[in-house]
Amino acid sequence: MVEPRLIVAANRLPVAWDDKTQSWETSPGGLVSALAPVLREKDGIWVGWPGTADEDPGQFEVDDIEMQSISLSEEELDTYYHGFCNGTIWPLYHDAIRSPEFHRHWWKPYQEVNRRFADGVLEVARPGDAIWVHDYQLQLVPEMIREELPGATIGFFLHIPFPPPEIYGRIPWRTELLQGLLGADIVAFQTVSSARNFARCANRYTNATGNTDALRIADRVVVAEAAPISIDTALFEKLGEDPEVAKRGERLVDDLGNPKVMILGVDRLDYSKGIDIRLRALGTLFDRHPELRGEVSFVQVAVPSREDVDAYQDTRRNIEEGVGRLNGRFGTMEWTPVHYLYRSLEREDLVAAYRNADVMLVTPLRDGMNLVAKEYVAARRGIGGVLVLSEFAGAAERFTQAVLVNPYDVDGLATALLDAIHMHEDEASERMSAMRSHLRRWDVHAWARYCLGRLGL
Ligand code: GDG
Repeated sequence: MVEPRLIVAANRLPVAWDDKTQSWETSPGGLVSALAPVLREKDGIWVGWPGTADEDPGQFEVDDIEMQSISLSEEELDTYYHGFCNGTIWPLYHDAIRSPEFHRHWWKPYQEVNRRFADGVLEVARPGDAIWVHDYQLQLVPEMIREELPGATIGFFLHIPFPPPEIYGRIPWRTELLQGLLGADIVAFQTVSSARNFARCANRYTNATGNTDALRIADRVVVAEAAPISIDTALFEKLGEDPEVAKRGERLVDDLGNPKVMILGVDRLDYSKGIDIRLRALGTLFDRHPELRGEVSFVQVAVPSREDVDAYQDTRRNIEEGVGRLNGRFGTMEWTPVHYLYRSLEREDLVAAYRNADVMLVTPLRDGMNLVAKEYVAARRGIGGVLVLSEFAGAAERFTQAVLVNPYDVDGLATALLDAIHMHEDEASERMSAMRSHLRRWDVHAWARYCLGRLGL
């Protein structure tokens, strides 16, 4: 019997072309590092877009992993990716915190690109292979594959939240999208509540009936479940204790003027991350507690993201005005309240920042999981620290020991920050250890093993 292989389909290939070395380099990230060994062992194939418009390198191998490229034109990047994926689905699935735009001229390219991905999978799939489709860009792919390979084992994993029917129901293509997902055997989500939302939507807007354990549609049964993604815990623990990282950390703290308390925020610059409200809460804190001025510094790393989408340009303007307002109002010659970096850091510098942050502020208005919260906990092995975490991040479903906050509540956030700053070391350490032991049991490898097990691998 031929061994089943793993075929992964995701919007992006896990590699990027490096002009300097003139070769493909593997992109860093937990998902790739967790799947790489399985892909190698099982002769797996990754189907995805290589990252540049109109480029189609076909099939190629990087570090013993087979890649199958799917080409996207400049126009498709505009309509399918920036348009339907990030202008329609992203805001809708994040509780419509920005108005999703519904355009028929974005829907057609979304269908066409999904068809191309499905064809890419069908080109390489053999009977018995397990097919694992990722994320909101490819929701129609499971059904498209199912039509051609009725007996295939197909899993789908959504990295972002799935909204309740009251919000989901707005999208004109709700039935088509749900039917697309129902082509999978298992539709997995970051949280139990997303899985339930999906089952409710499927019952309401398709012919499927049943609950998350068994959604019956035609002659098939689909399972909707939570499989929360995690991080490479051991790697972040190790980096956290690396002497080179410690040196970088010392330099960072020196550069900040050795504040008594360092608060950190690390996010892609996205309106879903709640950065602007976080800044207002900091202002409230300095207003209410003048004694903290000069003592507390806030470092916000905002990684550039989706700069071509209007809403992201507005969000950036908002945040930068907020930073300017705070620094103008409270700053002195000796002290800058907010250090704002609009760029991405090297991983060692990121961990150095985690390691030196007394308080980590993770306050998304809605987030699938939020890996930054998990990385902070792992990197702070042995040194306590306080995680202030939004109730609306998937991570909050398990991290009940964090200081949980409503990210919309400016006063509540300011109070939570004060509590975090004054939390007794023993209590902080206890809370962090509880979260860390969860991360040790449930790291990205355990997550991948679980998901692949569900696909029969
Ligand atoms: C989506 C979902 C879900 C950040 N700044 C730097 C940097 N990062 C890395 C972090 C972390 C990753 O980027 C961000 O992951 P998040 O989970 O926080 O957020 P999204 O990008 O929105 O991810 C989210 C995730 O998918 C996985 O399923 O958790 O809910 O929205 O790993 O470390 N890395 C480096 N420099 C930086 O400055 N090197």
